[in-house]
Amino acid sequence: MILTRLRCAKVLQLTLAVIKPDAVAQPLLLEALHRKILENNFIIVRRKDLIWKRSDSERFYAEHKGRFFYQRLVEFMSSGPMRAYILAKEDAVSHWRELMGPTKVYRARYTSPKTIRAQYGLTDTRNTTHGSDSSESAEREIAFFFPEFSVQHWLEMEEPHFRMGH
Ligand code: IDP
Repeated sequence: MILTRLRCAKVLQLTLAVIKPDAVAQPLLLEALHRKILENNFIIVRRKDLIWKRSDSERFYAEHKGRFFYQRLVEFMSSGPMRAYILAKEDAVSHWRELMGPTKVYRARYTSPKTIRAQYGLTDTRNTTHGSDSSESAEREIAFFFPEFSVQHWLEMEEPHFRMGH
């Protein structure tokens, strides 16, 4: 029985989740988002409160340079404290993105009204949360926010331990 369960268990995946400055500025919302992470059975592997310099923001969002919202985005993301999490779960990347909802708040309200961005997002830029969009970007983004953390080491040494406890 135990063997069957172990054989069926999927490898846990890591993702980067960030609560953006608009949400961290609201203590009750920050608390609610933290609870949402726990209620959805994510394992909180690491957590960090931080404030970006403008140059951090520019580096992280370099792929959007030149787009009409880039300056606004860069300014917003370095405007105040953020909270970053490394989360683990089966299919963590897609589960967190499902909980967040679409990037644009008005679309989120229309198509998926129960998502975080639909419920709490203020504008398309101030949209409450960030989540990696693939396993590869999760690894890159985790290294950006948590340079002291090794994804490979966690997957090799820690993941089997958490998975068996599931
Ligand atoms: P994602 O955050 O859902 O992965 P991206 O397309 O990577 O979406 O955009 C990064 C961030 O840039 C968004 O979360 C949002 O803050 C901002 N952004 C994206 N598109 C727009 C837009 O059309 N208007 C204003 N801000 C935007």
